[in-house]
Amino acid sequence: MRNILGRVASLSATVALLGTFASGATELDKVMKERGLSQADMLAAAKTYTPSGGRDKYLVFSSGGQSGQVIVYGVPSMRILKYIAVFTPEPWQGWGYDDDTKKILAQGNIRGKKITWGDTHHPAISETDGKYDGRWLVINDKANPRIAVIDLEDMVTKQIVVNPVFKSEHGGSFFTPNSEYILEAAQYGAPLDNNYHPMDEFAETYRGGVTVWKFNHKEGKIEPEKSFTIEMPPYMQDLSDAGKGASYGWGFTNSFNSEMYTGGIEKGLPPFEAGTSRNDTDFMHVYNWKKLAELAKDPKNVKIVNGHRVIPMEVSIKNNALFLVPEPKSPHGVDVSPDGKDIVVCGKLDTHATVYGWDKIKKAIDNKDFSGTDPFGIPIIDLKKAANCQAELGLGPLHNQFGPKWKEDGEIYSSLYVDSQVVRWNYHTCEVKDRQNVNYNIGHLAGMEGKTSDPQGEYIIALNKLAIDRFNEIGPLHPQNHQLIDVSSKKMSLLYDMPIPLGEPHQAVAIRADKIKHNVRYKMGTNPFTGKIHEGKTLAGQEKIVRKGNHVYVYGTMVRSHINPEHVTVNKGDTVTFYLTNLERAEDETHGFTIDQYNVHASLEPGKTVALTFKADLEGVFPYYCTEFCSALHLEMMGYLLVKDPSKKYTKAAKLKLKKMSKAELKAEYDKTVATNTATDAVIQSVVKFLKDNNFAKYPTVKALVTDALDQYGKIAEQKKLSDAAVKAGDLDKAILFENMIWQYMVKTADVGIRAKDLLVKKIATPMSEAAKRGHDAYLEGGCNGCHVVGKVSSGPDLVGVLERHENGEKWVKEWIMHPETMYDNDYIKSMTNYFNLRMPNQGMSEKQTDDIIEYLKWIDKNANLF
Ligand code: RUQ
Ligand code: CUA
Repeated sequence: MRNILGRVASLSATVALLGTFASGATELDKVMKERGLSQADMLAAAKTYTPSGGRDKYLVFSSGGQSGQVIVYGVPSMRILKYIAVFTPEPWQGWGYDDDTKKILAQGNIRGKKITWGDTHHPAISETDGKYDGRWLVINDKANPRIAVIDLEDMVTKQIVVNPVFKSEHGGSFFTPNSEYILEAAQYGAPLDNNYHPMDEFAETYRGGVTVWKFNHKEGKIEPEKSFTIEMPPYMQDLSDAGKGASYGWGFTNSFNSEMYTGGIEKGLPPFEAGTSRNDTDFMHVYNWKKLAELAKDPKNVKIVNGHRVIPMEVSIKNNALFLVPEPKSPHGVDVSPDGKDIVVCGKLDTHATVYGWDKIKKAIDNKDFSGTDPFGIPIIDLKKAANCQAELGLGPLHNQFGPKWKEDGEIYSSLYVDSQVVRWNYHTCEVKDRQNVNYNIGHLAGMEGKTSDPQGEYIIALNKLAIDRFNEIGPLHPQNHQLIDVSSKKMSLLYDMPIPLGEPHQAVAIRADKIKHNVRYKMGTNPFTGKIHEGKTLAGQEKIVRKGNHVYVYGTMVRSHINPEHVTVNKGDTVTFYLTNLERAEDETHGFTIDQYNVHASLEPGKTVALTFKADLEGVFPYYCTEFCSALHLEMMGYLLVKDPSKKYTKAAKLKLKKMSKAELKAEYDKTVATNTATDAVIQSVVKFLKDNNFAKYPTVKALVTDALDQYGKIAEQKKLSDAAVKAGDLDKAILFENMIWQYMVKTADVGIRAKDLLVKKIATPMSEAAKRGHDAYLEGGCNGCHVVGKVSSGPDLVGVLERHENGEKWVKEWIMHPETMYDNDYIKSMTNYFNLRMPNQGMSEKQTDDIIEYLKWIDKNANLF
């Protein structure tokens, strides 16, 4: 008998289980049908979907194109995380609106001219041993030849340098394998000096080249005094790459106008495009940067142009440090293999990619085996003698990325601009392996660390140009389209389309996310742009307003939810500097600061100090306020700048007679406020006790929150003194204000304190089993928390200990959840129903859900001390 019943029970459990699966599948089918999704779509979704709170494996830093910024997103989710302000003003980050960021932007001025846009192309991550070290990011500006350095710890731009001799550049930025230098090649040939030279002296006076920027890897600083430029013919240098491994010490730079054609369409001459593509081959420049860096130290070997050292071509030639290798035809990308033994070049107007063997090039150099020299006397190495093989890829090959099987299978990926494809091929044998169509006109492609000596594979991102026909129409200017491709198996497959609503992003680099060290908080009073303590650092209690002549300095602080000072009065015509320090330590307490109508704005992450200087040239009253919604009292985080004209006489306004509260009313309000504070304090004390009892100090993130909370709490004593003094002086009105301030501090304390408590509970509670987690979900979805609060009697009984309150607790509770109506007559239930004036409803829980809920209840009991 027992046996049969048992079997029936387990059978019904199985049926219930099948029911869940069947209904799950139906739901999925329904969605697929309604949205027209295929199995392949579902698979792609499963490979990219990242549940709320999930993290990506890779971080991508993409050029922001004409926005002059850098876009950060995650792979495989393709979620955009940040725009890093670089060459152009960016209001949210206060970039270009506070004194220090203005200074960094001003580093990018060219010959005194302010430049407010940038054409960012090629980001690069610093390397150690040819591998990404995750420390620094650099990016170039093609239009205004500049390079910026971004600190990856706080993802903030720290330096901009202007190229002193180029008028445009494209082949930057490329780190040498230990980040000793950054290579930056020119683009359009132009005079290196800043003088006028007529076009018909192109070959004589126009030049190209590669600037070799010295990089201080430790400090993340480009050192212009230690940098130099290798002069090259005006061949329109293009992309570059630094040799590594076998080819360490050498650099490679393409070019596309070995014809030195100068155009002149308005004079009836064929346009540039005809003249520059006349020859079947252009030149790859091969140069020994390591040797040239040594040579540049001797003033005999350099000429100074615009205060910068340039190594003339003859010096490079004489010292066997500069060579040319022909490459077909109007080439674009040049990419060095992970071991540095091969150099792959794509010819945009050729259907081929050419693989050069470094050993062959080196042999020709060592044997002085040249096919001749160019008009400037640079030795030319024969193409056939330098090339290993050519791969027939298709129309418009541009760029290459390597895959993890580069050694065994020569795994490489190339983009085809005209054919709109990504091609997988073998660069050892030049055999094509697979093709993947992409949306439209692909430019660069980004592999996961695909240009380092340690490529990861898994994904390739196709950086497609204007996304025709892919998204909802948004006017004639289309977004760009980054497509994520799965390359982990034999056949590539498309996973995800991400429209990029900013700039034309040329190149992107991807790095394993765990390689980046993330800075959550600045040391109090830091100027992030110098890394030093800011001259305007102000701590609580040090706030002041100082006048020096007609310059007014405000030393202010910001902390939830007030700005100190709140009134600043200056004279029209004064120069005003606001120094502001964000005194917060909690990660989520960024404040922003602006003064209405004065075009200043700053972002103040916790610990940061900023300076805002402006001329008070408008008379009047200007509210200033915090621009981040930082707490429930964020709107109240404000103050006034009053600008008065000292030459004017102001008449006083007649005072309005406002109705005052009676003494008794004031007393009642005072008592009520004090009582509220006493009650609130009791809550705080219980949280503090819990935190102390559970050794919060052992957990740094909890400790940071508690420190913040106690900071707030510590301010109460002084307010209390002021309140008591006001009572004594008979000014209850004022006392009430101080009591209210006490309450504000208490609320802030409690707010942070409770967050600390929740965090601590998560840290110290025993982990939930899968079943308990499911049970917790079922509990929430069933709305059980509408009547029950764990750890407290509310509209229903406390659930802590419920399994122990009854004999055969588990069975009893299970029955009660699944069939409450059968137990309504039970005496105990009757009395409970009376007490709460509510009856436990049947929430239609399945047996499986009920079992899971019981697992959850067991977890509660195990952690009873935490509630
Ligand atoms: S570049 S694709 Cu700078 Cu190739 Cu644009
Ligand atoms: Cu601080 Cu809003």
